[in-house]
Amino acid sequence: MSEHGKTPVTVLGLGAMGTALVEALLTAGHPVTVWNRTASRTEAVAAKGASVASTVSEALAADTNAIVLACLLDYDSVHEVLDPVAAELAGRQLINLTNGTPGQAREMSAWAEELGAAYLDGGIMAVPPMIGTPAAFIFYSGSGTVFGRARTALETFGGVNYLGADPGLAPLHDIALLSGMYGYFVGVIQAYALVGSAGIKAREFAPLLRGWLDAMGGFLERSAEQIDDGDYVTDVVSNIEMQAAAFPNLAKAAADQGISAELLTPLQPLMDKRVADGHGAEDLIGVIELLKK
Ligand code: FVH
Repeated sequence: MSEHGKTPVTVLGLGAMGTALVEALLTAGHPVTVWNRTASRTEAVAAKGASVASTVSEALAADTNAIVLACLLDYDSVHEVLDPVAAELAGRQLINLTNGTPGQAREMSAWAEELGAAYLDGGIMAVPPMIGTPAAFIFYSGSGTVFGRARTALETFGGVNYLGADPGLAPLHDIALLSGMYGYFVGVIQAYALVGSAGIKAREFAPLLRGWLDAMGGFLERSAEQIDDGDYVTDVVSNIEMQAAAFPNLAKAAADQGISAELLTPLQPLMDKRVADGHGAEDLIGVIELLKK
């Protein structure tokens, strides 16, 4: 941090998310240098006070005390950008907010460490317009030293949640939440498609869907207790044997309405196997046991 309590940051990548991050940093008065492969995308943040570098090397050299923050499409593009300047990363602090897997984060952390750079990974739980608002939060894991030094700057993006030294933990949490989100959207898409096939407007159905999903969300914590205890005995009246018998109706009704059920059908064989394995009286959540390879 500088004497004015501001942290210089060099941002590599000015896509939708990189631009939002830079705008948040600039609004809070942190000095920012930017580089982007397509130079024209730097113009908007340059007008707001960012210094623009025309090469990655120039961006790194602009302030050797600056934290280096990458927000690029994927880990391959991060390597494409950083590999040619690997020697210039010695002694630097690198934060990578690019979406990836825990394995990719650990590999990149080891790579950075070998170069003499400290590495912090991050998983952004926000879309660009949420950045800089209380609705955004970002998981971090990896170097606690980098997190500590960057914290004030990182807090301009939204809430921070540092998960520990293992760089894989941030993307693990990120991907777990995204898995929950995509599962949710699978159901939402299917529900709208089904009622839509009968001419019911999605807008009209939305309040019913919202109410139902909110009610079902109430089971989240109970499910967590069952998973942690490894005890799936049901304390409600919806055991998996009953559900496995009714579940084919979801696919059948969809087919009758001319709608594909391909988003849902992978669950059926797992439900059937739990029943066949003798867990018919237990909760659906016990299916989790079949996901462990
Ligand atoms: N946008 C979102 O809603 C999500 C929210 C959660 C986090 N994700 C992840 O954030 C990373 C960046 O996403 P983005 O929204 O900024 O993505 P784009 O607008 O598509 O910008 C991509 C930037 O990456 C640059 N780039 C791509 N390939 C290369 C390459 N081979 N070499 C150098 N740069 C590359 C691209 O440059 P350009 O096309 O402008 O020249 C953009 O700067 C991402 O991991 C999301 O999953 C966002």
